[in-house]
Amino acid sequence: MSTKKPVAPPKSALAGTDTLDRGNTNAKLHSLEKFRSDATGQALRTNQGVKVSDNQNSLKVGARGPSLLEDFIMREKITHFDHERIPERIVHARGVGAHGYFQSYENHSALTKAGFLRDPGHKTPVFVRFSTVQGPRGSGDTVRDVRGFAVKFYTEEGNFDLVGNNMPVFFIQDAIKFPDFVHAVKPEPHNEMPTGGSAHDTFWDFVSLVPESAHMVIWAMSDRAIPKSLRSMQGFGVHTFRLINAKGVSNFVKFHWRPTVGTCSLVWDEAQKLAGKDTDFHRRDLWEAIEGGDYPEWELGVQVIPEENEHKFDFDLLDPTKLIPEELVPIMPLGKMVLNRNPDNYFAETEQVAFCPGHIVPGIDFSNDPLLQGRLFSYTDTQISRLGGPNFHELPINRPVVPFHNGQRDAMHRSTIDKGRASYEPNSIDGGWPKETPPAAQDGGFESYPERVDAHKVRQRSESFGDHFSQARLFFNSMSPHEQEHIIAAYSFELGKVEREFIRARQVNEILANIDLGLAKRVAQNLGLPAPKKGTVAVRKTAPERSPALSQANLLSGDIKTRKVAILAANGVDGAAIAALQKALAKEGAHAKLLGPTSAPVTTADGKHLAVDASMEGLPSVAFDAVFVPGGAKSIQALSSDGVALHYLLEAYKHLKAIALAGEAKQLLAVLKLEADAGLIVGGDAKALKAFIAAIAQHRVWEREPRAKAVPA
Ligand code: HDE
Repeated sequence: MSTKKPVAPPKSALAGTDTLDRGNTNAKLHSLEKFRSDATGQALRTNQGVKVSDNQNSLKVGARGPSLLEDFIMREKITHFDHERIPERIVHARGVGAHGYFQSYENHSALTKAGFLRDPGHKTPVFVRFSTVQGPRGSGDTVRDVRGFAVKFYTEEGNFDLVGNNMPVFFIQDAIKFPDFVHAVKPEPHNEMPTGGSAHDTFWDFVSLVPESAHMVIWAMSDRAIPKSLRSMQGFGVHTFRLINAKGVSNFVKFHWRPTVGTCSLVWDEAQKLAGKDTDFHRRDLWEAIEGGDYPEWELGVQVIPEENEHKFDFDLLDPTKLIPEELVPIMPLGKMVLNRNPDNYFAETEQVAFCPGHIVPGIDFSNDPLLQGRLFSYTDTQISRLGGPNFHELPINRPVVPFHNGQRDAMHRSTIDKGRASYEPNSIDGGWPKETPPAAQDGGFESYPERVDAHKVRQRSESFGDHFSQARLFFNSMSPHEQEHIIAAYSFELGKVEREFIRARQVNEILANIDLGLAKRVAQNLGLPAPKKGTVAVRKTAPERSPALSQANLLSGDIKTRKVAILAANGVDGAAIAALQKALAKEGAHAKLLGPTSAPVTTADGKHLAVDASMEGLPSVAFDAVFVPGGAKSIQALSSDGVALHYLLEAYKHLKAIALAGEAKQLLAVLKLEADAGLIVGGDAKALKAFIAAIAQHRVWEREPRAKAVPA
């Protein structure tokens, strides 16, 4: 006998439930929508379609058992559960995805025959997955690491995957070194530590022995490796690709994504604390932004290099450890991408999405970059074990929006029921279908660019790949003073975790000294090593010697759209000051959350009850861009003796955030022993709020950084 009967949901619970189209145009466009399954109003059934009457008790002989093997309902349920996990990605295991669309600004047919770049009226659905590289699926979001930035364009000519990173170069030049690099950076094999980071012996052993990694490693030691949010990251295709127009003219291109909210980072102490206080910090931010209608946007652009200019640079276009300074080749904007819908199901969409740099469409082609060439093979290969066979393209998230027919058949998990008898070509019994499509200006079959190649078959690295330090130096020289300090601190921190002194010394003397002697000396000093006197190789000058486009100091949006402000309040708070701030922020497109000593509502000085969004412990300062403390004598008295509130402010100060102290909150300056500065504003009137907003737009109060080091938060 069942102890509990299934209860039909009340009618009211069904009202307004999710439908496929949540007002997003792209939802309708995508063929995967027909695979979404909604259980609302449905009976619980087994996988064979049998209605289940009792989902609480297994089948037993008598109420106290024994249990019966014939209980097919329990066996089916537990068997399925036993196999719920699939292998996580070997790299980029932790990720988060979102749906959206891409729209071309204009007809770029002079550049490419790819349809999605020719029709400005068409919205091409996209699915994007952002990721960290080193850590497993459950690791922290804010660790120091490269971020993956993979975009699947579901175009009318098939899927195009732009599988990039948030940094424009890579650690190695040849795919054959990838397993070595990944084994070195991953947790060490004997104790599986550390999780999510590169601060350990095997990583630094490898990179100090492989000078081609120098450029990418300095990017990884820069603020780029601790992004503020996924929404504020730039993205890069890294390799040189080709775009080909209808006349067969090919240009080399480098792909770039630029976020409209600007590019900025966490500070290191904040990143470390967030890894514990909110492991999901980045995925939560992305999710909440999309749910709240702050749709993240990027502009896709390309640097275009005519074929005849291939050899006009002081580096090789095929070398993935080099970037093309934007000052040499500006970025040509192509269109914009908007992410406007969260997935319905993490596993079905974000976990099962299978990207591959080899997924291209007519009008796009590869270059001979030897790293890219290896990737073309690796991604499809890895899906075969990760997704259980060669039919992963049939999973809804991976299906193109165009129908596809070919002679491929069978294999594990085949879901298409192919009709007809001929799964071979040519055939005469199924009318010869499906048939080839010759290449054409539009809607033609894919045609590889007919590049002429005439050379010996060799295992060699081109001499043009031989310069490993000049662009690392260009990067360091292009940083603002505070960014340079962060790089010195990051090398010192990471190498400080390396147990073997000879590895630390090799990195300092044979890598850093060739990038910049000043950098090498500072790191040597922090590690207690003798300072190198000169580098080990001659490093040539780059032209330009500085690239301002590389510094995040030049990449802010100038506004405070979508920024988050914490309001600290206790009973007796000045309600009018809160309302004034909320109004000012709303006008700027920023958001505020009210935090109290606990999650209980606070009472304003004039007796109103205000619901709080969380307690100060529940939403710590690291989750916000700025902090506002309204006046109210009693509230300030309470906050002045509340260790959590005081720590909140000291921590925000230490992390160089804008802080405004309105009315009686001014008294907190003395309690905290802090002095007002460009970002620590005293006052709550219109002028003070304007200054507060201007300080938030600067993202951090960099000039405070030397003073903030003394703050014990
Ligand atoms: Fe990847 N990479 N990679 N990679 N990579 C994978 O593919 C690989 C490289 C990148 O969100 C794997 O499906 C090789 C560069 C991203 O699902 C694997 C080489 C760049 C993602 C693989 C590289 C990337 C991956 C693991 C050197 C930036 C996550 C699971 C030859 C341009 C995609 C998978 C997602 C994932 C191989 C180098 C970006 C093992 C062999 C360079 C964003 O196939």
